[in-house]
Amino acid sequence: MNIAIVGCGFWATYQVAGWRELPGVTVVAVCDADAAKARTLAETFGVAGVYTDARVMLDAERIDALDVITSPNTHAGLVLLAAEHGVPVITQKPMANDLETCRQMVDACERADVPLFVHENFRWQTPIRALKAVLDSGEIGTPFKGRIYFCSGFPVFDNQPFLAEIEQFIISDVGSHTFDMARFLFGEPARLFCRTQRINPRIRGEDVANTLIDMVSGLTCYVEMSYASVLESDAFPETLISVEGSAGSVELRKGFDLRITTRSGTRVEYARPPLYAWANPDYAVVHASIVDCNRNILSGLRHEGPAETTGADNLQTVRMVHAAYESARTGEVILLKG
Ligand code: 89V
Repeated sequence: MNIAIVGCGFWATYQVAGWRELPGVTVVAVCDADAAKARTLAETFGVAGVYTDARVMLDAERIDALDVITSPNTHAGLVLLAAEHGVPVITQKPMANDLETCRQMVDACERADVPLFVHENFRWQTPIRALKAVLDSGEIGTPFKGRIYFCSGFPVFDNQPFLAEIEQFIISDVGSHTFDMARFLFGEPARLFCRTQRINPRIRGEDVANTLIDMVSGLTCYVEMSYASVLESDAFPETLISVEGSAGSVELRKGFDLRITTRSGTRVEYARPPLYAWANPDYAVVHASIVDCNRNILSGLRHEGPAETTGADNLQTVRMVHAAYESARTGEVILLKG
């Protein structure tokens, strides 16, 4: 499986390292408009093909998939380019900045019969999979209430400066993950209500968002996100989750302990992610999930099984992101069912 990368910034290093964990995968070419960045990434990983133009790369290389790791406003053009070349394509989240563009990307790939995947990795984190297994086991009965918490004071803008410039920040960047986890854990949403704030005066977008979601199942889910939180115990980049069900509860705490409580008591499972030598320690749980997300996409590419985070599936998450912005803007509850 030959993969080409477009976009050689901060995240690409981990994405390439993640691909290299999977047998039978070779990153054969990298591309960035900034030639020095492309050369550096290629030298780090011994990649032969180095390009500054994605079209030239797609014309020249025989590849099985294009992995798009650029900023969100460039995803659509590159996905359409891959579709034009008949090359399966993976894009980072968010698929694009607006819902209509995301729909066009999914439609264009469907028309061209080209598989489109979104590299949505949070649902692939070891602790999130472990929590889902507890829910699926029925041990806590029927879940009726969930809380998904991603609040931190971590200076994300140091590594990813473009995040300070975007008009829609935390719901688009982090909500893509938290809303996707809500869908993964609790099924599809029926309606939501969201409030946002901007606390950090040096950024353009909102850095706090609180969203209450009614799921189709009847479960109510509260999703809290913040990059303005000054906390005694900052869990970045861990997502803390609690779920209450008719027969018990499950809580994912900082440090990856999963506490499962029923009327007979509490037991603790440790859901620690694998530690990869190449992972940045500040992002270890997220970087480990790159491997699992890529493995699942690979099974889709090889027709071995369905991939979870297809473009069509991720459209449902994107709908939630934009419903949350609409709710924050209008003060209204936004219906999502149907
Ligand atoms: O995956 C991401 O979107 C990163 C984060 C720091 C949240 O992991 O920005």
